[in-house]
Parts: sequence; structure tokens; C-alpha cells
Amino acid sequence: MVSDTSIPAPTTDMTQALADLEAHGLAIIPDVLAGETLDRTRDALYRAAESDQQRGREQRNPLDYAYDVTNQRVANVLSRDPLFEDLAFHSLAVELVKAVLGWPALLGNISANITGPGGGEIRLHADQLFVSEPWPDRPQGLNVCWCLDEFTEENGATRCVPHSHKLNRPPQAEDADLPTVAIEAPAGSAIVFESRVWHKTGFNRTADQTRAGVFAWYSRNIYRTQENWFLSLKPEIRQFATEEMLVLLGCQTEGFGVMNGASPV
Ligand SMILES: O=C(O)CCC(=O)C(=O)O
Repeated sequence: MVSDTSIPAPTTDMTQALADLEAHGLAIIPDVLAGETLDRTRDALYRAAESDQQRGREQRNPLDYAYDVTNQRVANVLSRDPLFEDLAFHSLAVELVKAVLGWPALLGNISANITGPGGGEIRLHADQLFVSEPWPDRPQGLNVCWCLDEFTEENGATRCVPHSHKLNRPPQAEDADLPTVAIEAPAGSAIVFESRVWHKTGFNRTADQTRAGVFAWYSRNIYRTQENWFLSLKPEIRQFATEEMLVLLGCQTEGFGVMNGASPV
């Protein structure tokens, strides 16, 4: 394992962010969401989470061994409030996706993970676990984590094994206890990590803080999306989508996912 355990300093410079993704497997971009936009997006997420609880539809972390009631997942936030379209198709995310994965690419999923007081860790993993080994030498996906709350070591910030992307393989059982570093970032930041970085949710050791992150996952267009947009997307999102959005949703396509030999839209 690489002995350098540093993670990159936050940057708003896209050239630096791309260099950080190459060198560290991740980049931290502060102040992307701020003020009213951040507040409204955060409120929309907590409202969706509460509604799921009230209707008995709440989901827990699928990567946990135990049923962890301190953790809540909100799936397919894209269909829950238009504010999440602004995250999934944010120009910053799309710029990074184009630079790292090429174009066309797909939005595979966008879901939230809220960890509450006493929340447990999830299993150490890399997001491209579905890629058969040996892995290609370039990342097959990119995760953009929108910090709707501040991410701190205490409240369960995502933790990573620094430089693990360079190993170009998924973690094995014997890697589970490797030292990890908390990726701390202010609310409104985007933490971007490429798909080979080993990471997990941290323990939430606070008495009274929740930590909400919205994770937008993108992949090269040869992989199936995690969320089945054709079944689960609210119709008006497609109806009013830009060309870029249609590509990311797999509706405007060539070669894969065609309809009678041609792009469906
Ligand atoms: O909640 C987190 O910090 C990490 C979530 C995660 O790793 C995932 O959704 O794959």
C-alpha cells in the first residue's frame, strides 16, 4: 500500500481537480452549493427522508451486514424534487465526467445516504465492483458526492484508503482493516472520487448530528445503469430534458439501448 496518506486540499480550479483525481483518486471542490440553494436542497432531502419514514418506505444501507437504523438511504432522489436535477446534471459534474470517462457517459444512480448519531461504518468497497478483473487501467465510473451537511470525522464523513485507486483492484477481506482517512469538507462541497478508490461511510460518533450526502454515480456508457431510469424516472424530467441530460439518462444513444435500431429520442 502507498505510504502517503494525504488527501488533496480543496480546490475550485478544475485543472487542479483533475490533477487531484489522477494523483489521489479524488478531489474536493468547495462552495459549489451555497446560501438558499444549499438550504433548499438540504430541506428537500430531509423532507423526502421523513416522508419515506412516515410511509414505512425507508431504506437502509445495503452494504451493511447489520440492519442499521441510524442510517437512511433515499433512492432515486432525481424523481423526488427538481432540485436534484440541478445536482445530477450540474455543469461541474458533467465537465468532470467528460474529462475522466469520456462522452457519451451515463448517470448510473443518484441516491442519498444520511448517517445519524451512532451510525455504523459500511463495508470498504470500490464503486466499480461489477467490473470483472483484471480491471482496465482507467476508471470506469465517477462518484460526485454533494455534501448537504458538513462532512467531519466525528459525524461520519466518507473515509478512503488514500491512493487505493493505484492498486487497480477491489479490496479483499484482508484489506478491511486498513487505515482510512476521513474526507472532511464544508456543506456545499462536491467530493469527487473515481470508481477504484476504496471507501466507506465513517462512524457517526456525534450525539445529535446527521450527515447527508447525495451520491451521483456516472459510468462509461457500456455499463448498465444501477437505477432503471426507463421505469423509475418521473416522466416530466425526460420531457423537459436537454440533449446532455438525455445522453446521461441513456435516452439519446447510439449502438447500445437503441429502439428498432435508432436512438429512442
Ligand atoms: O455514505 C458515505 O459516506 C459513502 C457511501 C458510499 O460509499 C456509497 O454509496 O457507495
